[in-house]
Amino acid sequence: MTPAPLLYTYRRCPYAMRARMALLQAGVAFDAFEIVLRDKPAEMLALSPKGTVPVLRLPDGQVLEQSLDIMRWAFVETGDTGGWWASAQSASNFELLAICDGGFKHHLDRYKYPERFDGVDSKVHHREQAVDVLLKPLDAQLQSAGQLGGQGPCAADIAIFPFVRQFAAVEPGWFGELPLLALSRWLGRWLIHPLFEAAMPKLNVGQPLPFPAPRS
Ligand SMILES: N[C@@H](CCC(=O)N[C@@H](CS)C(=O)NCC(=O)O)C(=O)O
Repeated sequence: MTPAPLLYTYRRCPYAMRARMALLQAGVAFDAFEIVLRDKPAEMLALSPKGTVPVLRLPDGQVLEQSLDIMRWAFVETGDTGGWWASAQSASNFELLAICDGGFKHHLDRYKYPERFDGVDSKVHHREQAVDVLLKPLDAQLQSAGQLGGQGPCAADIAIFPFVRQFAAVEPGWFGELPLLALSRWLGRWLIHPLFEAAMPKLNVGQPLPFPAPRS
């Protein structure tokens, strides 16, 4: 029997979340190997020495070591039957994704962990920058349709949502007061979306399991 693709993952990593959600949405059966970042398994590092998750090992030995490559593979490999990949292919989505993985992630890290970067005094600066670079344009985009795919969700929604979730969770009370209503509705819908729930089971570290794992 052909082995299932093996995903090295970390539950709370937003890049790994987008990969798990894409694989699940595309209907790809895979095994998930939960890691701890401070003690990465040697077999993962042998496949992908850069040492970040997610990493997907395919049955033919090919290794995908970027979350967006894993998403693309998942949808394209399965014929993109739901159109989640095709409907993400717009200039505005490309731009939002580039900002998410670039400037927004930069400011998110410095907002969330100011002590690890330029100090607590810069926290508010990075919070404001994060709102300006991504959250305002994302809100504007979502005002015309509730999802980045237009009428329905697409790969860009699940690629960006885990990062906005992380941002909102730093100071939920403050975030809730932001006048970005379309964004807030979009986030609220994703937080209770069955696809997100299915992507978030707690797995034992180091035990590859068919995904989604049975609930404990
Ligand atoms: N460009 C990569 C970034 C992945 C990434 O940075 N993942 C983080 C966890 S959220 C990681 O593995 N960091 C390594 C570490 O902290 O040791 C992707 O899109 O997959």
